[in-house]
Amino acid sequence: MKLSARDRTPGARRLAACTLLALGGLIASAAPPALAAPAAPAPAALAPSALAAPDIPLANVKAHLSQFSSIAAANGGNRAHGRTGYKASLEYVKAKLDAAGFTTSVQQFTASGATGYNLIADWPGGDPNSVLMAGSHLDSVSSGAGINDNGSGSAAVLETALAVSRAQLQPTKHLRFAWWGAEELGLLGSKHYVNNLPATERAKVSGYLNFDMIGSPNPGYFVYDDDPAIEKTFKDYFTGIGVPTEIETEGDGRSDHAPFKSAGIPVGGLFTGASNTKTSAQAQKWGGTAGQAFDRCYHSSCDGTANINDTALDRNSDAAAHAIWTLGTEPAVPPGDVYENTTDVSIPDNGAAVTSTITVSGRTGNAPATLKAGVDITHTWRGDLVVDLVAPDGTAYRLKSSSSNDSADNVIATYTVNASAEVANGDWKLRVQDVAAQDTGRINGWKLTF
Ligand code: DTR
Ligand code: ZN
Ligand code: ZN
Ligand code: CA
Repeated sequence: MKLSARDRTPGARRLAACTLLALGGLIASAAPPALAAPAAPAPAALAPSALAAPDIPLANVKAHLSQFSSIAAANGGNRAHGRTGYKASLEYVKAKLDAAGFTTSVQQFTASGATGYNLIADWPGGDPNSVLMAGSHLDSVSSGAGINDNGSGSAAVLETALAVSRAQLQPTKHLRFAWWGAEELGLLGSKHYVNNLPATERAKVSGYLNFDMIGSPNPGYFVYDDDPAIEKTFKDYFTGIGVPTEIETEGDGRSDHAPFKSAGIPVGGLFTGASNTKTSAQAQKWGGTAGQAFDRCYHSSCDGTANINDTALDRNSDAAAHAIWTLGTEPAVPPGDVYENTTDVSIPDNGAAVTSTITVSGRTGNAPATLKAGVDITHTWRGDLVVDLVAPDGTAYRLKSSSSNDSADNVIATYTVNASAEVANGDWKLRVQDVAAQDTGRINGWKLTF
């Protein structure tokens, strides 16, 4: 029995519905889902196969700081964007990495009328579809050598990369290290990198770890709280050495993790403080001087090799290595993992499509040929609805088309999609559109099972 759109008074609808059921014309497009299936078990403790990081020798990190200091002294007193001291710093870091077996590349950009440079170093191996990045800005302000800001982060990331080489580490993920230019001008180097990374490449980045000011002379121990898994990795390290931490609260967007976060990439990092003042409670917890800035030489000419707290630099360098080893060698997320979004999204009647997003990260490789999309939509007369699964690169997979005589209510179904052409990591979207007047509803939630 076909009903025209205008016949769809509730009474007529009920009749039509009964008639269709009597004809055994049940139109559900997929077997009912096990939506009540328990969510994936909480992640176990660190998998035994995650390797333990080596100690990062403080002396090696400080030797890099001495080099940065000498470079500044030989180049007008700074290592700022557009100045010879910056390029000399980059050449120093690049030479170390080339000698250690990294594949390095220098990305150029223009900022404030001068050429800027990012240094990217890839450690050969690991899953190219799951890239763990760690970075720091290499530039200083023009008023000084920038040893804490940010020689400290640059030296720690360099020495951790060299430790990867010394260990001939074979991570599950592909490791990529970066030293950014022109951070002090507004995160311009990291913004240039992210903005010029193709979406397919961006989707492969499982996380970005940022290290900007990690040796402040009156240090605090701050952990970024952007991504829970990365935050936990860092906090576990500090708990293991009995050092309390606080959440970094000097404001989002203050360093090179910001462009990655804006692109939907999980981020984290460490920070020992800048011009903010250490409180008495913090001095109780960490030592140091209450009522004094974490770094009194922030953006000043006195940000030299004496402007470093060795304990803080050592702890944060080791924490960086712990995070890179842990996140870089953790086993690929086992199959059967469920990713879920249970936020209600109302569906406008006969209107624009709406979407609900699930961000998948930490997986290696592509999605499976039997990717399962469990859908839970409340909506009278479900024939109004068109439902698509949209992969991170924008490819749409039709799960359900509209139908003028599908008068049953609600779409509660699990669809199996061959998504083997799609990279697993990234933002997957359920897209729903109501294409006929009357009847409305909402997405209650949906899930992806790999
Ligand atoms: N923008 C950084 C210093 C800085 C200030 N607040 C934070 C928070 C987190 C990381 C870094 C910072 C600079 O001057 O390079
Ligand atoms: Zn700075
Ligand atoms: Zn900085
Ligand atoms: Ca409708």
